[in-house]
Amino acid sequence: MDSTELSRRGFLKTAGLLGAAGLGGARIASAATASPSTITLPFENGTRTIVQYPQKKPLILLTGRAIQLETPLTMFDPTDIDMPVTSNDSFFVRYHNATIPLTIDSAKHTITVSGNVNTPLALKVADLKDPAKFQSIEFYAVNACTGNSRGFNNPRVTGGQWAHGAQGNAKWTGVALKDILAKAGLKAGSVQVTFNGLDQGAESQIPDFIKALDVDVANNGEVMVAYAMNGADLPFLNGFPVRLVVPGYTGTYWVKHLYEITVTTSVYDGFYMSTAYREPDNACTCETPDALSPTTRPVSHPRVRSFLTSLIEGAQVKSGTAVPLRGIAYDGGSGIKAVDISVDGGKTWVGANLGKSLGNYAFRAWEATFTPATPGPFAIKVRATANTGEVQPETQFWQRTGYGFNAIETVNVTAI
Ligand SMILES: Nc1nc2c(c(=O)[nH]1)N[C@H]1C(S)=C(S)[C@@H](COP(=O)(O)O)O[C@H]1N2
Ligand SMILES: [Mo]
Repeated sequence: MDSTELSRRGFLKTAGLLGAAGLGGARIASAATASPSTITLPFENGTRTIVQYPQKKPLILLTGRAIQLETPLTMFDPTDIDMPVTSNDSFFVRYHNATIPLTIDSAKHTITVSGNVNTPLALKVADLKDPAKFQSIEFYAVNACTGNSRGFNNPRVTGGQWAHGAQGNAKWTGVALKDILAKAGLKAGSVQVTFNGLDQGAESQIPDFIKALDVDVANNGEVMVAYAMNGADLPFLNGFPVRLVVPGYTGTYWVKHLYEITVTTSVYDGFYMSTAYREPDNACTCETPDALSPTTRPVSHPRVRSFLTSLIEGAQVKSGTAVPLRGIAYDGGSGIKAVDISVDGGKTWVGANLGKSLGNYAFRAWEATFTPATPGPFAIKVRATANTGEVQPETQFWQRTGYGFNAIETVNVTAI
């Protein structure tokens, strides 16, 4: 009932290759090349198996230990231009550590708030859902992995070789972290708030996944302890029963299976803040392999991006026929101002129609029509501009971590 279980048997059964029978959905099948149970992402060593985990559709397996599943780009295709929402069963999954809980009883799950506070708290999920105790908040926001699209970097970098599917947009429901912190009462001298989830390193020397936010971010009224995603319980692999939602910040801060909130009096220096998830501390957040930035800072906002989701690389279209183009765009929280399309490799651009806004943190869908006049190759490009004025670059900046990838995408199609 309240308890969600990912049984070991269930994992063994589902973590392997699925037969063709498990592969519903023409979209995956059409994107697959080598066999129905693999997909080849458009970069070197990009062949991946398709697997199905509990509560998920067949998704792209990046690694099984820790579990990392990628959403095929075509699953973002906004069939409703006003509702570019990623379903719970297609939402990507990213863990750092292999040891994740397999059973969580949400009735027993406790979230503690301690450290530099007046009143330490021990909250149940039911407390968070109780309107007499907390007001609920709800908004759409993109959870995008900091390393999304890492596989496209040139020079290549180490780390998970994601294509563009380590991102998703959902409606999140929960309680403002600010309200929880107010109940605990921050003492003077509070500097950061740290967040720990139930997963652990497989061995004691492997660091636990713990993240920190500055107190002013934690208290911005938008950071949420979420218990629902698209109106349902969080899928187990997306952080059941509660996770942190940090709109406008990359996925690394969105701690899953959250159970420990600690207020600190100094900057937290755990591995995932002081060593991992850092970017060059300069204006372009860039560096080169020969001249690495001497200073780094914690990553923060996703950069402006857009994707064509209605046609895949190498697709064939009919000349003389109107081909619908659709896709999505988002940025770090200012919202999307414009999406432009080029079908001649970037020489000329036309504006796309934007769907309804689901808020500045959400995916914004776009649509356009393309009528190839003649048979032959066409390079379709999509370029988003954020309300800040930030535009996707033509050439990608580089970081040793492969973070921040947001260059304009090109999809090559052939009109026949
Ligand atoms: N407990 C826990 N939370 C976590 C992580 C993790 O390894 N453990 N990974 C983070 C990272 S890097 C990302 S990108 C997001 C991914 O969220 P998702 O798995 O729900 O898609 O979860 C974040 N929260
Ligand atoms: Mo991530």
